[in-house]
Amino acid sequence: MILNPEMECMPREELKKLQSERLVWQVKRMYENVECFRNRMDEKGLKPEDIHGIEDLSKLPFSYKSDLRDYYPYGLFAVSLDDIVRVHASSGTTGKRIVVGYTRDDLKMWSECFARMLSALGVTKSDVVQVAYGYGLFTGGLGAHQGAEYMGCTVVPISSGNTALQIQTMIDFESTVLCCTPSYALYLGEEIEKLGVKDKLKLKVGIFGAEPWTESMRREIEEKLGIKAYDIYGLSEILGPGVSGECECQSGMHVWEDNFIPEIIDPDTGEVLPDGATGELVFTTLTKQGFPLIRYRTRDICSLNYEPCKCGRTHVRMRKPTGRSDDMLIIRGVNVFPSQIEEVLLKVSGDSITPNYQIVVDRVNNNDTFDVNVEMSEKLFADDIKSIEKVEAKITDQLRSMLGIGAKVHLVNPNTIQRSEGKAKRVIDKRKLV
Ligand code: DLL
Repeated sequence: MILNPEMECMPREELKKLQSERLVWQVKRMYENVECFRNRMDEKGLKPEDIHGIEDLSKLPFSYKSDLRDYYPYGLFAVSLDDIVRVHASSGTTGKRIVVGYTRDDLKMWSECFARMLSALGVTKSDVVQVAYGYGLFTGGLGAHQGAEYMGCTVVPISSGNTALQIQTMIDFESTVLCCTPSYALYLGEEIEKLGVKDKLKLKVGIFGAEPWTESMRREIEEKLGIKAYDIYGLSEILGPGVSGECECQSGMHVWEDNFIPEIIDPDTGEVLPDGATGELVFTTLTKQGFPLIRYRTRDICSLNYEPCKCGRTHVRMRKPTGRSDDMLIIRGVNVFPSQIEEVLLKVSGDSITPNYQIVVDRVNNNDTFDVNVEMSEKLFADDIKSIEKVEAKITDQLRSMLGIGAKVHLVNPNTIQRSEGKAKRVIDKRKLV
């Protein structure tokens, strides 16, 4: 079943025409309402009248995550706060979170994008959708929730965590669709295997995203849960889950191009790369009213596939992101910047620790491990073990409140973290995601 064949299967020429009209509209209203965008246009000597359609897209200025920090919290909104009905937030590169806002129409568009994917996977109003993404400021929980509700499904808003309850709920409520991060899906699969309750499950479809995952993970999840597992992509700045999603072909995520224009650029020069090339993904929001963005640098590295999809949808497919052009890590589905950790260490510092630290991330039993090794000062080293434990506990607490996830903090002896002759190697990511 396809929810909206006119839109999803629209011939590309028509789609481009629609995008052009929407781009012209968006640029004009953003120039009028968003100071940051107006300044960037003025710096380039551009006026909205210079933009006639998508052929002029590459003339437009980029926007960056740092803009969200500089205009925190509401400075990039294109409507008055009276018209914003929801905000979400995500990690910034520093202690300040980035904040995004949605009008009622934006929420409807978001719900539709998510529902399109459900529909593409054969999910109907008869399905029971267990939403095990986190609810709250993170877009995962509410994004999946409203999309499934819009579709008319029965939604189980269980949120993330509490694995025993997740499994019991899945069995008792006869959930047929599971939405969560792929690493959590794998963990659930293992627990289900241990409990020997796979036969009691009614699950058939999994919608997994918010972090990179591999084809081998897909196969393992499918086998352990007895389902078909699909990839979904999104980011808070653009929408949340549903910017793109796989169809039944499982061969790339359709970007809903009536709402978003994707581009692939060279992350160093900003130059637009030819179709099919790998580079940094950039998005322009065409229909979003509350928090629109033009040419937003996602920092995700991937490529676009313009070849026709067997499903008949004409919207371009993005391949799985393979990495980032910045230093953001995704640990247990949460975005973490090394600079956030540095900020905490600076605050704690005093004369107890040195500036030498290392973040070590690994995946053990399908769970991300997150260790922060910090060199203590000679002074603390000479002190008793209680003082050392106290500093460790303080850093642990502050990291948890900054990031929302727990890290194991180890104060290590002075001069034990390897020095580098060039850039310090702050992050060791041992997870294999090829
Ligand atoms: O992760 C939104 C989301 C929720 C997507 C639930 C899918 C499902 P943020 O917390 O702002 O938003 O993180 C966005 O996560 O720039 C990517 O680096 C990464 N990411 C999201 N989906 C995928 C995916 C949500 N399917 C950042 N594969 C993005 C790889 C992904 N990376």
